Amino acid sequence: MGSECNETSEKLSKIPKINFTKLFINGDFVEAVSGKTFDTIDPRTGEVIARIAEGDKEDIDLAVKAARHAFDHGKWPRMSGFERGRIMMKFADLIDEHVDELAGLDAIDAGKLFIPLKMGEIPAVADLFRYFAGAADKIHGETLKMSRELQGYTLLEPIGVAGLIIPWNFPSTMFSLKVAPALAAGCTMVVKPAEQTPLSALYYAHLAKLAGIPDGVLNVVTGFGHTAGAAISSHMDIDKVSFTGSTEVGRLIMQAAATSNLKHISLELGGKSPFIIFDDADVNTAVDLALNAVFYNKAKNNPTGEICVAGSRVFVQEGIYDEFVKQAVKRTKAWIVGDPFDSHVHQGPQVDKKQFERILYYIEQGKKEGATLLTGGNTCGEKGYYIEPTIFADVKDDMVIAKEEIFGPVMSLMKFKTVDEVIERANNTIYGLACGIVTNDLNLSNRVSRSIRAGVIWINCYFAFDRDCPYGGYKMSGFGRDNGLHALHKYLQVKSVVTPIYNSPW
Ligand code: TXE
Repeated sequence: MGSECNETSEKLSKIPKINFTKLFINGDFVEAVSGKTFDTIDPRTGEVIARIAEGDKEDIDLAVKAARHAFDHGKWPRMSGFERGRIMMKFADLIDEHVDELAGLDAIDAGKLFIPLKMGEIPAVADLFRYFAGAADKIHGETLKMSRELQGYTLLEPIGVAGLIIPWNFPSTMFSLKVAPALAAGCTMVVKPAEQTPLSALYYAHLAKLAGIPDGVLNVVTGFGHTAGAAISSHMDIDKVSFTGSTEVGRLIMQAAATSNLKHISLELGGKSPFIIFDDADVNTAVDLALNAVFYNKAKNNPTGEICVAGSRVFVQEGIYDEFVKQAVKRTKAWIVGDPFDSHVHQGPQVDKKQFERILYYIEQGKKEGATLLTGGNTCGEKGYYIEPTIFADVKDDMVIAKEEIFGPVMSLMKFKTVDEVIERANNTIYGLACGIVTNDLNLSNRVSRSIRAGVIWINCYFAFDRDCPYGGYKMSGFGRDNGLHALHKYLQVKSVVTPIYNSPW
């Protein structure tokens, strides 16, 4: 049994009504072919929120058929980019109008904090659709003066039917990161949300229809990974899969693509990102940034350490190490863990029992391997999946908690002496998603930025996401980028068109 969860008095009454529980195929909400359903669970209590249609291979086939038809014969890829953008703008406006419902659905389904969802994440989703709406009519190729006798140009064409497999940690953001650029490019798609968090994706599908996105363009099939997800990655009529999730499943998707139709893939996978604090940093600021980097960030709504870019390996230079530890522990002890609908709460529950148990396993591993537990380490409350924010010190590079992604509120603290030492240790990982650097020395931050093998470097900040700034992995954190125009290009392919020129003067 764990310690008490913090209770505060101010509960928000924003628990939404669940209107959509069926698959969304070809513009209609339909039962699964098998008639089966699965339960989606409220992580605050472990109780069932709703029964959701359980899509499987047959349902994926139907969704792909609809998407294929919409791509091969429908309006969406053929209309002007400007017109696609106009419809996407309307979709974005509808998202803003339904912010309470969408925030409520993600809060109850994923255990994310309601207020940051309403004030931050969902409005950012609407803006991401606007960003890519603005890009839809600016998709240009190049002109090529090839030789005296030949000239050409390139066309950027939509890649076709996209399979978009998303995880549960940011159900709305992940949906938008994949769907918005795919729509702007003129693709049609089948989205499979995570089985833990199917509710908001179905709501977005409803809004997409209201916005005027034609039937068959956006299909949502809820269900499990090894059935519905696997049917997407091995489908012969899907042209591209974009996936965010575990490295293990990323590998399966790559294999399935290789043994089916060699579809294009992009993968955004696990991480074990270093967060490096140098002696010259202001300790107060460094503690703030480090705690946010792994546990929580109210503004950006990352309440539980469930984020791929979490700065979970915190390297602190020896001169400020002791002071850093003192302040970090003091502030972590003041954390409020509790109901995500409560506006005073800093950290909600983990998404489900599996993640909850996985994190507890890692905490036990840390203790067994001899790391020093400075604070946390327990569950809290009698029900639900709440875990105290936890800090381990004296973590060695070869300990399991320093190597494997925990995906929970667990910080591993490591002391270092020199710049070269920390660069080598920070790079000593199979992953390469992100890195945080805290220093006032400009040259030092530039030097370390160039030395770390990761897709994004945050200097004196963390989680500084922006729709214009690409992010994605190096090494086993995957390949391909979300956000920015790089993301649009994942859903486009290049066609070269060449013509001869007779009697050209030069
Ligand atoms: O991930 P999965 P899980 C990491 C994190 C976490 C661990 C396990 O470390 O603790 O992964 O989480 C679908 N074919 N990340 O088990 O299984 C699945 O249905 C096709 C990091 O939830 O990878 C869901 O929609 N699809 C991460 C999605 O993949 C399959 C976010 C993610 O689930 C499939 C989440 C299959 N065979 C977890 N098996 C990040 N990079 O942000 C599952 N899926």
